[in-house]
Amino acid sequence: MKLFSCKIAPNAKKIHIYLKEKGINPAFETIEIDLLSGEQNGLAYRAINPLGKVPVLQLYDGSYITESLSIIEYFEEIYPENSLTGNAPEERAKIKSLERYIDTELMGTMGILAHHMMSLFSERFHQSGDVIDYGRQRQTEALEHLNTIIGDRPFVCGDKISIADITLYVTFETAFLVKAKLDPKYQNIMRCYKNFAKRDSVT
Ligand SMILES: N[C@@H](CCC(=O)N[C@@H](CS)C(=O)NCC(=O)O)C(=O)O
Repeated sequence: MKLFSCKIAPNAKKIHIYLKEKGINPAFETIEIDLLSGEQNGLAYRAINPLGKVPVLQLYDGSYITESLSIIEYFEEIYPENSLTGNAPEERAKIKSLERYIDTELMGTMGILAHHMMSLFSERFHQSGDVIDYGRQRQTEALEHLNTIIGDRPFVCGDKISIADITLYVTFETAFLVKAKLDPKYQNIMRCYKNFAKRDSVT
C-alpha cells in the first residue's frame, strides 16, 4: 500500500498520529506530496486524487481511499483492538458526531480562513474580508458549542482518547496560520487539547 501524505498537512497528520496511538504499523510506503510547491495540482497527482488533496491511501489492488476519517475507519476495521472510534454502536455514533463537528466546523472554518488570508491561495481564490469575518463568526459559534458539550471531561468524548481528540489537536495546530484566537475562556476545549498535546504520538 502507499500513503500519499504531507508532513505539514493536518489531515495527513491525523493518520500518522492515529497509527502511533494504536501502536500499529501497517505495511505501506509513505509518499510525500509537496503541497507548498503545488505538486497536488500536477497531472500525476490529479490522476491519484482529482481533488488534489492529501491524504490518500492506495490499496493493494491499486484503488484509492480518500478522506482521512475513511482511511482511519479502514484501519479500525482491520485492527479493532484499542479502538479510537468506539466499541459499541452508541459510543461509535457519539464519537463520530463530535469528530465530524470538529472537522466540519473548526477545521472547515480554518480552511475557509486559510483560503482567504494566505498568499499561497491568492491566485486560486478571490480573497474577501467579508468571508474572513464569516469564518471567524462561525468558528466562535463552534467553539462556544463544543466547550459546552465537552463540559468537565478530560478528553473530547470522555475519560479516554478518541479520534475526536486527534482531529481537535491537528485543527488547533493549524490555528496560527490563520491567526485564529484560541481564547482561554474555552477552558474545556483547551484542557482537552493540552491533555492530548502531552502524548508521545504527537512528538
Ligand atoms: N476532508 C479531507 C480534507 C483533505 C484536505 O483538505 N487536505 C489538505 C491538507 S490538510 C490538502 O491536501 N490541501 C491541498 C490543497 O487544497 O491544495 C480529509 O479529511 O482528508
